[in-house]
Amino acid sequence: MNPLTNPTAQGVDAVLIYIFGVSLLLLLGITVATIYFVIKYRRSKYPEPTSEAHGSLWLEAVWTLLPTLIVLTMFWYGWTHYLGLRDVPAGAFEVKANGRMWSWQFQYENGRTSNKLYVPTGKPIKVKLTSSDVIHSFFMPGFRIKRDAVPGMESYVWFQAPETGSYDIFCAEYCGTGHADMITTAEVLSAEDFERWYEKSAAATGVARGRELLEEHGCLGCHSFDGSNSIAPTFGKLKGLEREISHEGLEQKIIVDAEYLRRAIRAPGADLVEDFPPIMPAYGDEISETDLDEIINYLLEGESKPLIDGNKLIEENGCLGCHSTDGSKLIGPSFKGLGGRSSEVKRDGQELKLKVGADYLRRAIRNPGHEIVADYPAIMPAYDHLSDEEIEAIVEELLKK
Ligand code: HEC
Ligand code: HEC
Ligand SMILES: [Cu+2]
Repeated sequence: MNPLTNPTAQGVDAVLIYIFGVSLLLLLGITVATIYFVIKYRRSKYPEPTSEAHGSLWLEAVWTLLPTLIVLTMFWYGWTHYLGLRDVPAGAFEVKANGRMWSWQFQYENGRTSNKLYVPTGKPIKVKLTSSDVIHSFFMPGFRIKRDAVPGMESYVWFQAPETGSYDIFCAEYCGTGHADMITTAEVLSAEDFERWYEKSAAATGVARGRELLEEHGCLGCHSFDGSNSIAPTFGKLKGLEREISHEGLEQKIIVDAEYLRRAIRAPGADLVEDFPPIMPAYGDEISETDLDEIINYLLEGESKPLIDGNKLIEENGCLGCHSTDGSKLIGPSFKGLGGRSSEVKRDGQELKLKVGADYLRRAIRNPGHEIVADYPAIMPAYDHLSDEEIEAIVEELLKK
């Protein structure tokens, strides 16, 4: 739940409640009066008019002036609060938000870019809005701010978050597919956390640089890694893939390699992947050569490496409480040299010598009771809550030790 203690939301809510409240009172008052008069002066009771009055200056003045005053208060109240949305407090922190098919990109004054909006608490934030293709609409419901991002024009919104947290950001331009998927968040961090994030070079975030670039440039708004080909061909399993493309109208088969990927990004019109529309934008100067190399490298090699850190899982799951990595015997056998050795184990009471490979390790982690290493107690817990990917990441690390 987004707290509503921020200045923009408080202003907009106050105006909304005032206008809604006045409207509700008028609706109730007029409806009740109408029903009352309809019943009281119904024709069966008063077949002839009882009043000879032709007008009342006093009454007309009241029902002209009163609504005028009410409407003027609505205007005054709405206008002052609207100015509150447009007047950015001094000393605001500025971030650029660029809308494009189909994601938001945020650019900071020090050159950092991100696909989530990172901001500090307690400071006014001015978000400058632009679009590189069609009209988008920057919408942060938790702060009651919404404004169009129009190509060739710069507009802005501002907000201030008193508390840390994650706040939704949408694109409210619902014409055509894709805008509704432009979902991201504003991550409001404490001043220190924000400073750390802001100063940290992109390389230190722990995410592969290639992956980060794909996110920053919005490639993942159209491309997926999970094999789904909704808008654009998936990035999963690109390496060595045989592709049918049309090159200047001629159909060709090519093998995906670095050179092909480079062309596909710099000049997407040159080779079109069969069965996809030619909607991919060409990426020129905004992606430097070194960044492009990172991207290509990641597309070819990145996803084949597990993104899950096996060593971290080994630590987090307490494996090192019972297993050493330096060859010494703890409660369980050491992980050192595990990859190359054979283990003497007992399976259903029978003694066997098994070569340690990926299969053996998977069994040893998922179902340790099945094969017990000779001379060790059968106390290793079964790690069946780990996902297949996590087990694979651990196995890969163990084989290297
Ligand atoms: C607006 C949607 C859109 C965006 C954004 C987009 N692409 Fe594409 N991309 C496509 C479509 C559609 C195709 C297939 C048609 C074609 O070949 O141009 C494609 C094709 C590709 C191909 C060829 C893939 C293959 O399987 O042969 C590569 C590589 C690629 N894009 C990389 C990128 C990178 C890198 C970015 C970001 C810098 C990006 N795309 C951004 C829509 C997009
Ligand atoms: C409570 C102590 C304990 C913990 C925690 C533990 N193990 Fe074990 N592990 C053992 C013992 C004892 C054995 C030998 C007996 C057996 O095979 O069950 C063993 C055996 C193994 C083997 C077979 C080794 C060989 O030489 O053949 C592997 C692989 C293994 N553990 C991996 C792990 C991993 C990975 C974790 C963490 C996810 C883990 N263990 C956590 C106690 C533990
Ligand atoms: Cu949009």
